[in-house]
Amino acid sequence: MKKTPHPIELTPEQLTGISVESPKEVAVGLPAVTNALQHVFGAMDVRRGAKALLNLNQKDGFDCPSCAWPDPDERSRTAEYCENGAKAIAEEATTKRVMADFFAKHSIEELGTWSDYELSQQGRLGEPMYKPQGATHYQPISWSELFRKIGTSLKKLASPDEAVFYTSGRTSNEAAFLYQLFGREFGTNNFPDCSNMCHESSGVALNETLGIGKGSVKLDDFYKADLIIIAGQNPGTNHPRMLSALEKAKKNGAKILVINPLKEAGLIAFSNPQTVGGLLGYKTALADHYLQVRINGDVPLFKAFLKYLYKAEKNTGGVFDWTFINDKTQGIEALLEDIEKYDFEQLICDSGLNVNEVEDAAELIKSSKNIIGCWAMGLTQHKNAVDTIRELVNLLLVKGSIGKPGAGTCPVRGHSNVQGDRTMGIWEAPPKAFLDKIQEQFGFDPPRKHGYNTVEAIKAMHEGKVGVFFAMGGNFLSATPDTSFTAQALRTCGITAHVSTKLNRSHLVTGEEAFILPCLGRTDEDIQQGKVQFVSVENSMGVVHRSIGKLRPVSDQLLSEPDIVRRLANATLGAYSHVHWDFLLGDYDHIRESIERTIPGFENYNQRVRQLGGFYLPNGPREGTFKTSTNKANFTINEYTTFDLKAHEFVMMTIRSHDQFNTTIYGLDDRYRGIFNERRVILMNPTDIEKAGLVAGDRVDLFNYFGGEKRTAPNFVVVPYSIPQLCVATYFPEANTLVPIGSYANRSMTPTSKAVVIEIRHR
Ligand SMILES: Nc1nc2c(c(=O)[nH]1)N[C@H]1C(S)=C(S)[C@@H](COP(=O)(O)OP(=O)(O)OC[C@H]3O[C@@H](n4cnc5c(=O)[nH]c(N)nc54)[C@H](O)[C@@H]3O)O[C@H]1N2
Ligand SMILES: Nc1nc2c(c(=O)[nH]1)N[C@H]1C(S)=C(S)[C@@H](COP(=O)(O)OP(=O)(O)OC[C@H]3O[C@@H](n4cnc5c(=O)[nH]c(N)nc54)[C@H](O)[C@@H]3O)O[C@H]1N2
Ligand SMILES: [Mo]
Repeated sequence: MKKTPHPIELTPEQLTGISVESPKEVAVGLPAVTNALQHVFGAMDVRRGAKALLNLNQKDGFDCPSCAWPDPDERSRTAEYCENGAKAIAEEATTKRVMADFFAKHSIEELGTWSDYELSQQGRLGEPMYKPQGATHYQPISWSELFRKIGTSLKKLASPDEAVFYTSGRTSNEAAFLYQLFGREFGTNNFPDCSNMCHESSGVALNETLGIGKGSVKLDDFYKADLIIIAGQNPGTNHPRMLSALEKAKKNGAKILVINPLKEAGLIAFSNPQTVGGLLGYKTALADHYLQVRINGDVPLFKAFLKYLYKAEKNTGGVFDWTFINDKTQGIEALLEDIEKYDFEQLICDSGLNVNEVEDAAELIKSSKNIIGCWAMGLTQHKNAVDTIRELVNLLLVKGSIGKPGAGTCPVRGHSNVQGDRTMGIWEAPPKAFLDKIQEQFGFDPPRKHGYNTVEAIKAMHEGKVGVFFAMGGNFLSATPDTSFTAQALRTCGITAHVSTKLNRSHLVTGEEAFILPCLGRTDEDIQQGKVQFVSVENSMGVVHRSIGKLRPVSDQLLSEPDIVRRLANATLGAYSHVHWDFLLGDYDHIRESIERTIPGFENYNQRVRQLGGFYLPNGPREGTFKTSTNKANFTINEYTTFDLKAHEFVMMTIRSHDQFNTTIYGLDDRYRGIFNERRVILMNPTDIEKAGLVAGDRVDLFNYFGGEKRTAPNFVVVPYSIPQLCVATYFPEANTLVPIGSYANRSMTPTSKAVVIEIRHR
């Protein structure tokens, strides 16, 4: 057996052998196509691979389990997917399996020495597994015994609030609805989810300003926009199908303004693999203006834009949309007063940019009527994230760019059904109206007290307040901040149980007893009572549509997620339950009927979800109505923090490489950034490298001292990169050990994964 040179919870620190090229200036094209096919056909035979790809994102096929970017209404008959969608499919549809003999051969401790890449390469989890108290290995267990044990433990808890039910964003609407129903009947609102670490800041900001925690644009708006602002998002890697929409937008005359500390290839230019020209290397330039803002320099930048626009409005008029402002908003006076307080040059200085480039971009905003604002994790994972997003909303509001064609908000979601899960009630702070409906429909009194979000759940576990941690998907240990702290937290639980498709590090850091519940994925055929079932999901633009698994499951021991909830409910609530679990499971149409009766916007769910392409959920701002406290769109006054860095300190953002889906590592390359065969890298400004007495290729250790605690991430390779001075970048999840549990966004409690103050020391 290999020795454990490091705590199990941390990714091994050995280096894999870096090679570096200059970063690319165009995304996709032929290399992406060949790369995608290699992944798919490397993981399964040709027939299964072809079937998988032919059904991906087709109206009668399955929804891509990768990102939440919407499918165009006019879909190409084949190939409505991207390189990274194909990798996600290869990851899930692989025919390799992890069965009991694997766990008999490898102890939990030994598996802890494997990298995340090695863990996920083992294949699909194929049978339920159990780790008894004190055991060194997982052993097989029957499903009935597994549910009996978990149900018994849940029943024994002193209070239902000693259970935590986590959700990751791949869970279907049907499974999510049942899961929250079970948890609430059991008696808790402890539903932390991946959203807490992701777009929670967007939800909070948009609810406060526009009255709905979702974006307002439809895909079609991209083709009517004058200007598309893309801030803190790397679509070339994380939402590659968005590039086709941007290409079409450009052809229709839109301009693109990018705000990002890194020059991301996918934002510079795109070569469309679905066209012959694209395959031959013809490309469309995307960004018209590229502002390499300092990390968290966005609020001062947006304020500088507002100041510039206000000045122009005072001088010449015609810049603000006064009809919209007067009819639909409130708070403009306070906003303008606030803007007057700031000094233009100081704002630009705080954004890390120069006057000319900011003025050029501001001029573009000034002359545009229809503006779309897109953003992702670069805005949401900061201390002042909610304020950043509200400031972007201010900018859209003064231009009247909400609720008309070609304009609006576009928080680009991550997981393929993270938005749907929230609609279904996966929320630690459910609205009263939702709980009232549950009560009315099911006849039990759901708990009213808010539950734990992700950060609160970790803290509660750490304090020994949680007996059972149950995860519907995801990789809680590696996705959350402060990995060592979270590991200690998980170890205090009596039971940790994970419903999973693939092996990950969360299976290795366990409570006293642990369970692995292998489930069907999106691509797998789901048959209940002899009938093929489908599920439904909601994409980033509020379209609900169906997804039908087509592939034969790799093992006959896999259960669907809804079935897992049914069995858990039966084992825990038994005959006392008010819900007819077995009936609901007999046909997923029954689950959808329950959803229809409980959640607004799902009228004729079963009929409309069967329409090819699905249906749109209602969206106030899209139609120009705002269900806020004032019944108007609210202008807001926002603040920002700058970093008070001491000598040797840097601000670190943790980002995704091109070869990963969150904590699932597909490979060791970050092709567009020109970094190959290594994930333990730190991207640094060349001047900073020199000042720190380092050279490219040096090995360094990284430290964070937030709250007087020392956090360490050892052995990273220095890579010179075009990034603003004093800003550095590392990959998630290797650097999560440095993200302090106590550092999170005001109001949304999203960990500040894009702004961690670190020290860098030569090894
Ligand atoms: N292939 C693939 N697809 C994915 C995922 C994946 O891991 N792999 N993950 C999915 C999920 S869950 C999500 S949430 C999304 C994530 O999608 P993204 O948000 O695009 O992912 P990140 O890599 O976190 O990139 C954040 C971007 O923000 C920039 N940035 C960092 N800090 C700042 C800042 O202070 N200001 C500004 N303006 N920019 C900043 C970074 O340079 C980077 O380009 O993608 C989803 N899709
Ligand atoms: N430092 C840092 N930390 C971050 C981020 C960051 O940018 N920086 N990003 C944050 C964000 S945006 C997010 S969304 C979270 C992600 O947090 P999570 O959603 O918890 O993490 P994932 O890595 O997406 O989860 C991967 C696991 O999900 C399981 N899985 C995959 N498909 C299915 C399925 O269909 N059903 C079930 N039951 N299981 C499945 C597999 O076992 C796989 O190992 O991480 C957050 N953490
Ligand atoms: Mo996410």
